[in-house]
Amino acid sequence: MSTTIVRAACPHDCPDTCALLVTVKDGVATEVRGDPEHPPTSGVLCTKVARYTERTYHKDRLLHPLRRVGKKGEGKFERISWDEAIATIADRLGAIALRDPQAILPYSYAGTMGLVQGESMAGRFFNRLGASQLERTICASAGGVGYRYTVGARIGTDLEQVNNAKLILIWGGNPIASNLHFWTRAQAAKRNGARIIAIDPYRSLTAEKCHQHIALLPGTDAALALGMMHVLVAENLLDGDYIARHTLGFEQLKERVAEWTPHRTADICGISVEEVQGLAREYGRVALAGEGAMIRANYGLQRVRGGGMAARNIACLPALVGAWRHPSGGIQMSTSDSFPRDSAALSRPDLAARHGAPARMVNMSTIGDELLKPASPAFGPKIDAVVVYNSNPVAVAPESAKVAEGFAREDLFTVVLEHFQTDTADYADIVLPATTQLEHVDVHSAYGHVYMMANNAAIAPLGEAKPNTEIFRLLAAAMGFGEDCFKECDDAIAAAAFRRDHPRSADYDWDELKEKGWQRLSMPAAPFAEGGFATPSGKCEFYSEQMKAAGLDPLPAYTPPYESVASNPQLGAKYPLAMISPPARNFLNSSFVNVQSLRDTEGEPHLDMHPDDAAARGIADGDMARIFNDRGSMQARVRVTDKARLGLVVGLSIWWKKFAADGKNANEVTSQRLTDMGNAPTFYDVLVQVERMAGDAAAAA
Ligand SMILES: Nc1nc2c(c(=O)[nH]1)N[C@H]1C(S)=C(S)[C@@H](COP(=O)(O)OP(=O)(O)OC[C@H]3O[C@@H](n4cnc5c(=O)[nH]c(N)nc54)[C@H](O)[C@@H]3O)O[C@H]1N2
Ligand SMILES: Nc1nc2c(c(=O)[nH]1)N[C@H]1C(S)=C(S)[C@@H](COP(=O)(O)OP(=O)(O)OC[C@H]3O[C@@H](n4cnc5c(=O)[nH]c(N)nc54)[C@H](O)[C@@H]3O)O[C@H]1N2
Ligand code: SF4
Ligand SMILES: [Mo]
Repeated sequence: MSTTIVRAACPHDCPDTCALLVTVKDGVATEVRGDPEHPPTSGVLCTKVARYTERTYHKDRLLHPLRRVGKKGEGKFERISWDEAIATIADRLGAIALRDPQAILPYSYAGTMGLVQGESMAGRFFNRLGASQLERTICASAGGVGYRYTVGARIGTDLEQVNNAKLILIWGGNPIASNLHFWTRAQAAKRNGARIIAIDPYRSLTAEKCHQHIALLPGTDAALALGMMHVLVAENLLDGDYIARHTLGFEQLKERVAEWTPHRTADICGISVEEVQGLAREYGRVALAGEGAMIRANYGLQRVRGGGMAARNIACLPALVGAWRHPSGGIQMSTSDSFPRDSAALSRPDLAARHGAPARMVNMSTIGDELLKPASPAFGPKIDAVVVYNSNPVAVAPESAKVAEGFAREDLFTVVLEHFQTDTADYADIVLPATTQLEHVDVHSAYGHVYMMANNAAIAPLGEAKPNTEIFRLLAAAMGFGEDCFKECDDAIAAAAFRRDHPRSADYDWDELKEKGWQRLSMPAAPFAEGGFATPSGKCEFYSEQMKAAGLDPLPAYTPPYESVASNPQLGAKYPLAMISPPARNFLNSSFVNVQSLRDTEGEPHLDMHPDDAAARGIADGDMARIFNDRGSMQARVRVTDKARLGLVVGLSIWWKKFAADGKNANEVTSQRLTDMGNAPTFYDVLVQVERMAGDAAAAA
């Protein structure tokens, strides 16, 4: 019996990008462990990926190509050969491309974060084809744009320094569920005397374990940051030297925040004046004492109309108090821009040049509307074909009824590359079986640490599954694309993934990385201790010319949500409850929902509701309820709990629709309206009404 240990990397859309050690016995992966040597991983994995073999060897893995025989959405398929699948797809795409290649749309996100199985061969294929470009906005683009206006790039505090912080603001994140290794370090800091404060409308698993929880109304974070700045200025809790040397626009900022009194702020955020003042004072004092005051800003605060501005405002705070000086201070939202990825080498945008004008952009966050648009001079051709990989739009995209209606179009040709028969795969004409991380090669960057990561293939592909890259190589060959780049193997792609002419990744060597598993970028521990921001001025920009040029307020401002009782009283009268649907701990977006042991832990779709809101509707703990607004409805079992503040309901996500009693999930009620920056979705900017389901309906469910 032969046993080997293979070095791999977790592929999931999680900031931690753990280093994995896969035990392989006689060609079978028997265990996946965290690498104890990799500093961010420290030998620990989350429950989901500790069960990775359960997902990989799942009885429902797609193991050969399929052709739909039932109605779209019904999920009836028959087995076909790879030759037939590839020929069918090449024929259909070829015919559409002859009319207009922009009628073809790739649809992908971060099912794997791998640079090879992500947009390398796939990007080359769609660029060469001249297909529409997908605007990949579904997760991080609002905050990404907002943060960049202030700081210049998505670079921030090194999370390995968190242990030494004295104050940690966990702002719009639930790291116990979604950023475990940061939470472990925050716990170490707590043992060293740090205070931890959660800023979150919901008493999440994390908020519950913090010293303080500030339960503001969803979508009001930009106001809270303005109110904090008001207090810092009014009480002179400022690092005058840092402001003078490393910031731009302090005088204008001072004028702007003058109007943001603690009273006004508290009123908008639905919290107390003392909470606003206390937060600002504690933050200012810790930073000015020269101790680590760090902000971990996450995605919860971005998924609302003013999400970009919220991230931009919060990112101003560390410069005001000089928190960047301390390696454990500053702010971290994402480390993504730390990595000098060579995206031109990976996805070859130059191949699109033969088509003349750049292809149109189609926003993935409004895919429902996009699929239902007729041809028009403004839009261009109707979308005739969609190729989905690394994503599950029918479950994850907003305003799901429209998404499903779009994918149900009889005249739409849909191909889905997947591990499992997801809600989206049910609408495919052709389903292609893809390999998992244990079966293919990849290289990774991260968004919560600064290590380049290698993934070696641990086992042979199961059944007839193929890596995404191989599938696009076959399609390219079938469509007669003769460029050499379509013959490149995965190792060659990985070898060119990071730039060696950049100081941070100059020592990148793929063969070495494969052996070692991971390699830290050359990054200082405190990136902006001496300024050097990546903005046009090189300073932290309280005032931003770029924002002005983009038609935005150049100073920190507050944009109320589209849907809140305060901002839209008319809608609020009909739908008085704000609803958020953040990640469930045992799922990763919609991945893992079909892994029995993990689904059993989550139970069934729930709605957390405040006791007073429940009582007002005659709802008792454990009742089935219908959650609805003008866009749609879903059912869930109510948990009556004050974890949800008054006026807020919480449905942890993202359930596969087919596992819910009514075949629906939280995205039935979310909207396709976009954020102020980055064209991102507003998943947490939603008003609903909730009603108890009558005995019969509930029993049937
Ligand atoms: N287990 C698990 N881990 C995941 C994921 C998953 O699905 N499951 N998803 C991954 C992905 S794709 C991402 S993008 C990240 C997300 O990472 P995070 O942003 O940390 O996501 P959450 O853990 O849900 O934390 C969001 C928190 O924001 C709160 N929130 C909602 N609206 C607001 C608001 O308006 N203001 C404030 N201040 N808070 C608000 C929610 O109640 C929730 O507790 O996690 C990644 N990791
Ligand atoms: N209501 C609500 N909706 C949300 C969110 C929310 O908080 N609330 N969060 C949003 C966020 S932050 C995000 S990032 C999106 C996430 O949305 P998606 O990126 O679509 O993420 P998943 O739902 O995990 O779907 C990824 C799919 O890719 C497949 N996959 C994984 N690896 C591979 C591979 O190597 N090859 C192929 N072909 N397939 C692979 C998996 O099996 C899985 O079905 O959802 C968004 N939707
Ligand atoms: S999902 Fe996140 S915490 Fe879990 S193994 Fe992957 S990177 Fe680590
Ligand atoms: Mo995300």
